[in-house]
Amino acid sequence: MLSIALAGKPNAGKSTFYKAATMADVDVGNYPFTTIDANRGVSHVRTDCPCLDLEERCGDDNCRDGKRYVPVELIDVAGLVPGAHEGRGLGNQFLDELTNADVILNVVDASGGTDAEGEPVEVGTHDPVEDVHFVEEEMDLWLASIVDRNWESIERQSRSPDFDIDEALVNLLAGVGATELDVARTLRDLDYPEDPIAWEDEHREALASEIRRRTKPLVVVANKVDIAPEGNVERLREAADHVVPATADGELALRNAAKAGVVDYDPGDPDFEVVGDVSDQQREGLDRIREAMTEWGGTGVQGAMDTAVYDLLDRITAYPVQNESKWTDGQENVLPDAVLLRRGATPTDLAYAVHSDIGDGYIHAVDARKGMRISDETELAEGAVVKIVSDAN
Ligand SMILES: Nc1nc2c(ncn2[C@@H]2O[C@H](COP(=O)(O)OP(=O)(O)OP(=O)(O)O)[C@@H](O)[C@H]2O)c(=O)[nH]1
Ligand SMILES: [Mg+2]
Repeated sequence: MLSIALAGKPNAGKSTFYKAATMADVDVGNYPFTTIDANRGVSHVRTDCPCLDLEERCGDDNCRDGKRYVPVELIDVAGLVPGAHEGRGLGNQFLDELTNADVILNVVDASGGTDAEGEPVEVGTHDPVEDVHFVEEEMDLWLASIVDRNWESIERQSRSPDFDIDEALVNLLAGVGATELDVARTLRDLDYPEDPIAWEDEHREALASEIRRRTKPLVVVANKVDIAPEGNVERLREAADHVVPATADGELALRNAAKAGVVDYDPGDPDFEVVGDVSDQQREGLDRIREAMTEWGGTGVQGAMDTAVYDLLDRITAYPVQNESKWTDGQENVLPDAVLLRRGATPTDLAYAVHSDIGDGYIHAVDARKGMRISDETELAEGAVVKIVSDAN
C-alpha cells in the first residue's frame, strides 16, 4: 500500500489531521510532543469511480455515489524541531518512521500561533514560512547520517575489482525507497570523486539531499486556515511548490458530525449540508467551518492526500475485474478493487500489482470499457477497468 507520512513541528495539527483522516482515536493537545509513538492507520485518496459510467452505482464499501476512496497508509509521527537530527526534541529515532513513506505531508501551522518549537504564542506572531524548509533540512541530514553510518562498508566494497558505485548505493538506499533510476540520476547530477575513500561530508550530504528529494517529495499542508491571518497562505505558496490550505480541526468536526447523522458530508466535498438537529453553538461552529471551506474549496484534508498521490507521485487508479462486461469479480461484486499504479503503467504492471502469480502467468488483457483486447504496451489511463487473463486465474 502507498504510504503517506505526516511530519512537521510539534502542535501543528498532525494528529488532528490523522484522526480526521482515519477516524482513529488518538491524542490531540495544544502543547508540543503530544504524540510520542507513531500512529499508523488506513486512510484513502479520492477519485471518480468508473461506476459513474454504469447505469447503477457499484455499491462497493469504498464508493459513495461514485466518489471512490482508495486505501493508502497514513503515518503520524512525533513533532520535529530544528536540530532533531542531532537529537533535539524527541531526537531522531522517529525520523526512521519515515523510511518507507512514499510522500510527506509537512503540516505547518499557518496561523502563526505556535513558535518554532510548537509552544503556543499569540496568533500571527510566528512566521509559518520559517517552518517550511527546516523539515526538508532535517530529513536531508537524517538521510546523510544513514549514508555516513554505512560509508565504511562502501569503502570496503570499493576495494573489490568489480565494485560498482551505482550498485552499492542502490543496496544502501533501497530501504528508503530509492530505485536504480533515482541513484543513476542523482550520480549523474552530482560532482563526486571516483574513489569512495576520497568522498567528503559535503559529497555525502549532497547525495543524501538529492535522494531525499527524489524519494520523499513534500506537500505543505497550511493548517489552521480557519484562524490564519490574511496573507499567510499566499506567502507559504511563494515559499513552497505544493501548498494545500487546510483545517484539520474542521474536517474532524465534519466527520464526527457526519457519523452522528447531523451533516451530509463525504471527505473531500467542497461543502456540506446540515440534515439533523443542531444546537445554536454547533451551528455557529459549522458556519465557521463552512466559511473556511468556501474560501479554500474544502477542508483540505482529503485534498492534501489527493495532491500527494495523484499530483506529486503521479499515480493513476486502475480497476482489475474478471468479467469484462459486468465489471465484476467471481462473486458478482462490481468494481471490487482499486489499485494505484505509476503513470505509464501497463496491463502487466497491473497484473503484478494484483498478485505476483497473476503477473507471472500473464497472457493478455482486455480493456473492459471498450470490450477490446489491449496490447501489453498500452499505457493505462486513470479509471482504467481491465480484465487480466492469466495462467494463474
Ligand atoms: N484552529 C485550529 N486548530 C487546530 C486545527 N488543527 C489542529 N488544531 C489544534 O492544534 C493543536 C495541536 O494539534 P495536534 O493534532 O495535537 O498537533 P500535532 O502536530 O500532532 O502535535 P504533536 O503531537 O505535539 O507534534 C490542538 O489544540 C488542535 O485542536 C485547525 O485546523 N484549526
Ligand atoms: Mg501529534
